[in-house]
Amino acid sequence: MSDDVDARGGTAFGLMPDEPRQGGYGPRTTAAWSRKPYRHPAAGWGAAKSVGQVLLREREPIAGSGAMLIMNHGVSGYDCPGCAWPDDPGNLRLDICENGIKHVTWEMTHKRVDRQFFASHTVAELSSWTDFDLEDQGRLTEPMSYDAASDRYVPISWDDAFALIGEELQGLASPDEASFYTSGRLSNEATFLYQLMVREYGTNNLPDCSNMCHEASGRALKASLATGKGTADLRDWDECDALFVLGVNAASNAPRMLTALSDAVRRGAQVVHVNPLVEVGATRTIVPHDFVDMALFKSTATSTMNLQVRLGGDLALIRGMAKVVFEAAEADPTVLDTAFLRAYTNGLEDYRALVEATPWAELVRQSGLSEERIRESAAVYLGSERTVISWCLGVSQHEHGVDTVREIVNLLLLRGNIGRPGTGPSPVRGHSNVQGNRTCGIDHRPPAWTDRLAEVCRIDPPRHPGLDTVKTIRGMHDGTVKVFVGMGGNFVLAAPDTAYTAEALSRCRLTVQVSTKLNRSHLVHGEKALILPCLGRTERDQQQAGPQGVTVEDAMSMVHLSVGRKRPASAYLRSEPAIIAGIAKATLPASQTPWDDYIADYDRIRDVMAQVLPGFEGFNDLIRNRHGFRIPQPARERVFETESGQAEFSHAPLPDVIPASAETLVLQTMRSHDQWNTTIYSSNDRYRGVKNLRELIFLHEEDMRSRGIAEGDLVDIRSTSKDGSTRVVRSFRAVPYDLPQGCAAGYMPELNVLIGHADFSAQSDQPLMKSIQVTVTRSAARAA
Ligand SMILES: Nc1nc2c(c(=O)[nH]1)N[C@H]1C(S)=C(S)[C@@H](COP(=O)(O)OP(=O)(O)OC[C@H]3O[C@@H](n4cnc5c(=O)[nH]c(N)nc54)[C@H](O)[C@@H]3O)O[C@H]1N2
Ligand SMILES: Nc1nc2c(c(=O)[nH]1)N[C@H]1C(S)=C(S)[C@@H](COP(=O)(O)OP(=O)(O)OC[C@H]3O[C@@H](n4cnc5c(=O)[nH]c(N)nc54)[C@H](O)[C@@H]3O)O[C@H]1N2
Ligand SMILES: [Mo]
Repeated sequence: MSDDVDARGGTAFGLMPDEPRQGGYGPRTTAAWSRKPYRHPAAGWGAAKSVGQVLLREREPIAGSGAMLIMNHGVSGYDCPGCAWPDDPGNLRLDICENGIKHVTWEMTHKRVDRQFFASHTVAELSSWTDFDLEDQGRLTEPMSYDAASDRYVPISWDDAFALIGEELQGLASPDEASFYTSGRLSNEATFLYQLMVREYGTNNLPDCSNMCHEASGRALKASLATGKGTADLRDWDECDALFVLGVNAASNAPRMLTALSDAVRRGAQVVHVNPLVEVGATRTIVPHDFVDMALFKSTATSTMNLQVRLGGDLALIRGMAKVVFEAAEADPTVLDTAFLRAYTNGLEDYRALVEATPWAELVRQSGLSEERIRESAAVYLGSERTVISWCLGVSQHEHGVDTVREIVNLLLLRGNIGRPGTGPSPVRGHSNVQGNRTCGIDHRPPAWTDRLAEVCRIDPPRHPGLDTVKTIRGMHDGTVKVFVGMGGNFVLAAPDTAYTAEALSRCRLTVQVSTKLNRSHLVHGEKALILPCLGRTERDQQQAGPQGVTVEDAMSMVHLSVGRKRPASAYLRSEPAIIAGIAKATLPASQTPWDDYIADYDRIRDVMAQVLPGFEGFNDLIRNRHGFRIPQPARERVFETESGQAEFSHAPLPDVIPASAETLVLQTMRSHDQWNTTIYSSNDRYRGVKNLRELIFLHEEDMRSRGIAEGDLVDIRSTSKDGSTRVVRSFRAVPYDLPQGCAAGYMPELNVLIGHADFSAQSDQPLMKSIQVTVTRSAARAA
């Protein structure tokens, strides 16, 4: 390929201005940046102070804190939109955390983006603002339509907006020329209506954020256990003797998990963290809701062992542990759960042969851990009667994410660690309802219940697979996808290869974004473009039959009601179900689906869901239980509905995760403590000790020395894609960090520009967000 794609060339789309900026897509800052190791426990008073600052900024000190009291509370409160970590069952304690509070407050701000705002700024002008400034303008208040003549968004009525969408969708040569994205916070009811509308229209083009998140986990668990989800729940976390946590930054991204981790350590369980970085949640915490501990500055350990694996080295570690298990079984066959293995699994002997044939030297090289360390972690596994293994993006966003999750299942199977108390695989999901989205039909493959959908809803859903996220970007780029609808999210910044994705979106005939706040995806738009503002989860959803509640499913398959009570940010907002129904009626004039009845009373949507979705029988009654209900899951009962009827061992080759050239480093992109995906609250990353800096790359000291790079030097980061093309970002700060040599880390979404559109996993189709091959050199034009 020819020249580098210069990522800062993204200015054409308003992505990143040319001058070096410390704050990246976050707030502009010229304050001195700093990095000091963080030496305090996670959560506690630091978190409390940070919460206070956010409440003040949003001018919400009273309403905000009042709203916290009903968050995650039984049938009368709303579900925290922060993450998918489950609520504490059977316990009424206030289960809230710093980042959940920040997230909710962000939605409840008093600031507004109204028609005057849009009248005073052209899109070109807004494009030069930072992403922080865009979102910081507050809540969207009415539907807006792009006017090319004035380069401004102008007000449009809901009816006209729906008519425009209907006209464009009806005008396409095929329904497959439109794609309908979902970000993982859409409620189950809205999800069901959305997929119904899209499939009635005639396509399975239903990409979602899960295509960038836990797609690998879903595919692996399906292949091994015939379930797309984890089987462990919070009670199992409470009852296990050993807990392995791979590739999760708990203190920032699932803070309520800290409670489970510290409870486990307190009662004597072993808690092993596997992560190239020793994150603060893997050391000590002050339990988020434990205000007494907070007052006494009393912290609890959250780990008993930390393994600093190299990027992508988890499979080698797990296989090494399995090797030790097989070795131990030679001396003592009861080490393996032979009865379970015989009755419930398939492929054990081939797995044993594969593991025994893998030399220690390779396992050590690929994992970056010594044989001794691997044996120590295997000893923890062997010493435990009940084991839970959990993971997040550190495992899933790699080329061999599917193989690694399946290897985790292999290890669990060896000792019967599934389908009994205190055991099981336990992926930590991201968005608060991303798991429910899949359950209720967001999938670019036709769901298993397609026939039921056809019969109950009397539609003729398409049977051919549609486009996922990566293929949607390609389709828009090559012109085969002409209409993009985003049901939440911030597609252009969340997706890989920012400049390419931006180009793709701007080639569309129509882009529609259903959102709560202004973001980059409104500014990188198609020929025609609509912004449709919706109610947030905290807000009252008043329909004909009265105030409505919706349901969500957490990471542990618990479904419960969420009822917003706050006055909506504007009288013109509509609920997501109502917006979907509006689009449907305008697009499908002959539709027999009773869209208006569904919106009048969401119980009617749930009545239909109860007929279509397995496990949802009696849905309306089930959700009126105080803690909702758990979706039945055969694998949890040791019923494995695979083709063989048994849990399947996988037999993956050991992946080579070490770049061919010593010059090449492997870069992972992750979240700072003070951001929610593409929403950036500040340019600080408290637990990693960073202030006023996001345009950075964490490097091993030796990797810095050998490249002549000193702390704080400006560096250029150049990536090489699978297709040979290269991309570069310039003037990022080099910061030394304790991580394995050859590995580097930085922040999403600033570094998404480096992930080529060809760089997705052949196993999961997920973009390779945790293994970008880069070279790092000192910037030619070096600033002070
Ligand atoms: N406050 C807050 N909460 C969130 C989010 C947020 O942005 N902010 N996002 C939500 C979403 S959508 C998701 S999916 C989750 C994401 O939750 P996380 O998975 O915690 O997200 P990341 O910030 O990407 O962090 C990845 C972690 O994996 C480690 N890691 C990277 N590569 C490897 C590897 O090869 N092996 C191992 N073992 N570890 C590795 C990194 O060092 C880091 O600790 O959080 C959800 N919750
Ligand atoms: N490099 C790199 N890239 C990544 C990742 C990574 O680790 N590294 N992680 C990936 C992952 S795991 C994920 S999940 C994706 C996230 O991708 P997305 O889900 O697309 O992005 P978010 O930043 O979560 O979306 C934020 C926007 O959602 C809108 N919003 C907020 N609340 C609501 C609501 O209630 N309704 C509606 N309709 N809109 C709302 C607001 O307008 C806000 O601007 O990013 C992916 N991208
Ligand atoms: Mo995610």
